[in-house]
Amino acid sequence: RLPESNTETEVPLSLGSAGVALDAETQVSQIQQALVNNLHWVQGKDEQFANAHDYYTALAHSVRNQLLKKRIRTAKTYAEAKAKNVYYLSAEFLMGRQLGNGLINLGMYDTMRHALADCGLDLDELLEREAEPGLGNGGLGRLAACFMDSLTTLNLPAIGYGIRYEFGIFTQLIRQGHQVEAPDKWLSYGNPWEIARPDYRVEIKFGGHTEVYKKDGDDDYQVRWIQAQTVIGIPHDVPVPGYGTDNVNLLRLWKAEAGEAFDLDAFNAGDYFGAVANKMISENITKVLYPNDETRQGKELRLQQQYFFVACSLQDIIRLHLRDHSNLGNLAEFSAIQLNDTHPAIGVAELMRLLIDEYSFEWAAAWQITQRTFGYTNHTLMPEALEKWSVDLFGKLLPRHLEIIYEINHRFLAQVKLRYPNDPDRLERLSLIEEGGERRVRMANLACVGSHAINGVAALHTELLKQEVLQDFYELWPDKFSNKTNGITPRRWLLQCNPRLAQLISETIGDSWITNLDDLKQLEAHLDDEAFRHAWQAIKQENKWSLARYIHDAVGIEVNPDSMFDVQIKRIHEYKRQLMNVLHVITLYNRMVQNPGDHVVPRTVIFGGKAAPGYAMAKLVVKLINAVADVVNNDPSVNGRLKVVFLPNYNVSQAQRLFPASDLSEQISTAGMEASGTGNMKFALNGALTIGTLDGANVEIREEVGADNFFLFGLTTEQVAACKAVGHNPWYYYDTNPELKRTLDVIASGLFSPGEPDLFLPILDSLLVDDPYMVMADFAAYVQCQEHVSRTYEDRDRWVRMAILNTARIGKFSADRTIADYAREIWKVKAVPVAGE
Ligand code: 6GP
Repeated sequence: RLPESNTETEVPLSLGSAGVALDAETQVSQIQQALVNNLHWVQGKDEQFANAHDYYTALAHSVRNQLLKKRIRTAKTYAEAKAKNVYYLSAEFLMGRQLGNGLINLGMYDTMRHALADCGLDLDELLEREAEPGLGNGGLGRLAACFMDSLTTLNLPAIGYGIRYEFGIFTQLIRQGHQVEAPDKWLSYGNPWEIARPDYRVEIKFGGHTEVYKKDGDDDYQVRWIQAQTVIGIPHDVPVPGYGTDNVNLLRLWKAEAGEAFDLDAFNAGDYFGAVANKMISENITKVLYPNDETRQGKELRLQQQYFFVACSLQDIIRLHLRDHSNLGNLAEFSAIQLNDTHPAIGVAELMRLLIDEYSFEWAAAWQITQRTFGYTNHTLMPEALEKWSVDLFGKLLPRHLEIIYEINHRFLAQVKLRYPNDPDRLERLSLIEEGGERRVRMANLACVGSHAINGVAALHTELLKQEVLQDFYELWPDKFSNKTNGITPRRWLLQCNPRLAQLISETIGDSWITNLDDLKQLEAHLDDEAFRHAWQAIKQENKWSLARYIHDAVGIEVNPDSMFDVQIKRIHEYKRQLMNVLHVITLYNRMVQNPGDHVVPRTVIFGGKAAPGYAMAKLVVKLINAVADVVNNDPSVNGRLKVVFLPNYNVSQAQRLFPASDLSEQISTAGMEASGTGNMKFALNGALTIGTLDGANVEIREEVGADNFFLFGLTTEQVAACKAVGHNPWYYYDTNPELKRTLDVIASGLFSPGEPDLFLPILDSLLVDDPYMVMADFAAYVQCQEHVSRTYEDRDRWVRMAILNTARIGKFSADRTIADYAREIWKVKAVPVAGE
């Protein structure tokens, strides 16, 4: 039922963009024409042999063509404007699937669905064919993706620079309740969204030594770096659309290739393996994403990855600058480089090296350019996440950079000494080099010294940075510090993932909320409209039915869509306290067993999240959740009133199904530990109520939605600190709280580990010996608060009103607001809109 193909692979569509809108029929026939052309001329198949994946790829190319058309105009516009650019350096970009997002942002979604249906194809099915690019671990990587969406939507010239990992975050399998990791072969069917740009290749050096030399005809000495190894970086460009704009920005991801792929001498000597060995060593650099969330990785390959992508990106930034300007003296006026945590912090030393060694700048001038160019965002308060590299390793891999870091440090500490003459401890704390034991380079200190702006990602987090983690830097340079509370893109996290709710909202208040999320406030005027509340609730119910079907297909568990969907989805980490959630589940279970006749509000408790493969305690929590699920879900006395689900392989695509179907959002980290959280915002945007502590952005979410519409419990940051200061005694809670005692005793009894009575001992030990995350201290308050949640849920009309208010008042947490703040206060960049066709 497709038309005949023609040789025009590019179809003159003007869908979703300004200009003359085509009538619906013409649009549909043009979409179909583009699809069949791509099927034939990109995939080389016709309808007889094409499979669903071929159709997906053909469709992806249709969308890509639209994006590239816009990209070409964007590149021209930016170059002509000589505008200041944002360069967002991030080791992770967790973009999620591109096709649906591309269609939404191009305004083509509904037309496409219709055009496909018209020739017997189901858009939803094709969307499911896309492999998710899992090039990130969690919060930090997903934030970078939301930022790219907002940067483009706001027409800000930007490039996101990162790594094209051949294997992204591992696929999580659950076997006998345990997490098992499998490689993520996301590229095995090709990637229609990227364009390799071998013409923009760059050379990167590693190892070797440095030497002093005299340039010809010059009296001054220069330093040069004689490398041991050269690696080539090939950029792969992914177009990043914005909503309702003709601008298209770029995500530029670097792939490592061998400088000299083939050693002819070795080959001729008969050493066939040796002939390609160098190729393998080089390509290893971008082979795999380190699966650690907020834990430092002291591995050499990780430092290689960091340096590789940063060095590639800086050369690219310089190439772009010199294309439009005569020299690098004004780099900072046209480039704002943001360091997404310390992973790219080596950029400070690399830019200094480029300016001094390659472009012959004096130190002072180079340093001024560097400081004015960089900004640094911190994303965690976890001490184990602060990156430090052994000086030995550093010097071996990057000898010239170590020299430069020593020089930066020398000059910096001299300055500090002037200001604090008799304070050696302060000097020691501020130094870029950690002494005592193995000497190590402190990347956070390098980032602070080399940047003009330092920011945290939520108000509380920024305060804690100033008071604790970065206190000495704050005292030195208070003006460098600011807060930029995180945000999320409403395009993916409402318009795309919850089309029913998005439509209801747009029918009620218009669709300006899509790019101006504060407009959701207008929903408050409809709170007393019963029909509106019913429609709202009916949509939540439909979404819950969809999720119930998905859960059944994924793990074979039948859940009751009328029960409360109580959801905790995020990386598994002790500070996030999935353990406290599962202890609550066990407590509910104990009650049902003890008092079978009691009235209960039915719940489905859903967990999702990956544990770092080397994080034994987190993996044991995964096992405990699954073990509890086994017992609870199969106990006839529970009678379906409580179900526990662990959904394997939590990722962006799965998140898009979960947020719209959730009633309760679990944001229960120990106060003072979660920098911000962004899942908390996605839940509230989709009308879920939060049970949470005063941590990260929860504090600001509660301020916005109102204390009455937020279930607060637990110790505050100050109380946690005070408690620890006097000596936290977990046994006290065990001895005085009979329900908590019973819950731990049931675990100890082996009920959840038949045949392996000691399996969960490490968890009990951790809780009772030092309880570093205050689970024992917060448990009673948590359980009590959950009772309040249940009672509230019984009054369904009240709950719906609270849900509507959460959505209505969440506008502050649009990534558009966050990015506008960065643009105005840190980057000083202006919008450069591409003129409509
Ligand atoms: C995360 C923080 O844990 C989370 O609270 C925050 O919302 C997110 O960053 C975005 O700012 N941190 C990381 O994922 C991380 O790897 C080094 O930090």
